[in-house]
Amino acid sequence: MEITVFVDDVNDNVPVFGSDSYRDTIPENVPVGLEFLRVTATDADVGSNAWVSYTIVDGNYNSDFAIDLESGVLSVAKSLDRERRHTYELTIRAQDSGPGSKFSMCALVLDIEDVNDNNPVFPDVYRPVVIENNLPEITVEQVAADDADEGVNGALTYSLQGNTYNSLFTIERTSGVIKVKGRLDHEERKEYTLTVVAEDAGQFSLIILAPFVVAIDKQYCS
Ligand SMILES: [Ca+2]
Ligand SMILES: [Ca+2]
Ligand SMILES: [Ca+2]
Ligand SMILES: [Ca+2]
Repeated sequence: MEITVFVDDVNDNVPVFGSDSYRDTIPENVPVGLEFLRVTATDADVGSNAWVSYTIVDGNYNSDFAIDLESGVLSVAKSLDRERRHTYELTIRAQDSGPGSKFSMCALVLDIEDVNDNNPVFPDVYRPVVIENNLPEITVEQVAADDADEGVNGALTYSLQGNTYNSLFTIERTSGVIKVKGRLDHEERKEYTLTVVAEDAGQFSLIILAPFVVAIDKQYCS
């Protein structure tokens, strides 16, 4: 006599991720909806005891990322901005659908790569005043702009654009120190208008132009 024994599967296996931890890098300007990585976990049981669903359970700041419940494919859910957040440490859970559902976790570190998407800005307005009959080569002002980007995308150099009054005014490229070469005379001219440029060193460099008015004051004899 032949006996056939059917062994019912018991949900005694947890889903196991291909790796305990994943790491990936995405540029900050990727489009919303971009699918960038798939995590998978296998479950040695059968049927619903092995049906695995995926969720992000921690680290999903601002809900910037989404995971497909069935496939484990991760996508960008919202616009990223490295200047807002440059790294995420997500915790992803794989959970089976059997009775006494079993799950496991893996970690995913996402680094957001900088793109040159910020112009330099001058936080201050400069209103320098020079007393006439100055010594030559005196410093009029030191200007400084800010740039929120990283590395070369935020590394600034300075220049003067347009009229420098026959190079009467100069600016040091890296320090932003503006000097006047010759002696100024209030009766001859009461102010000079310059255009100061700050430029970052990104591949597609961004600039800001700022008007810069130097007033010449009268020297009173004491
Ligand atoms: Ca299982
Ligand atoms: Ca940005
Ligand atoms: Ca940036
Ligand atoms: Ca920049």
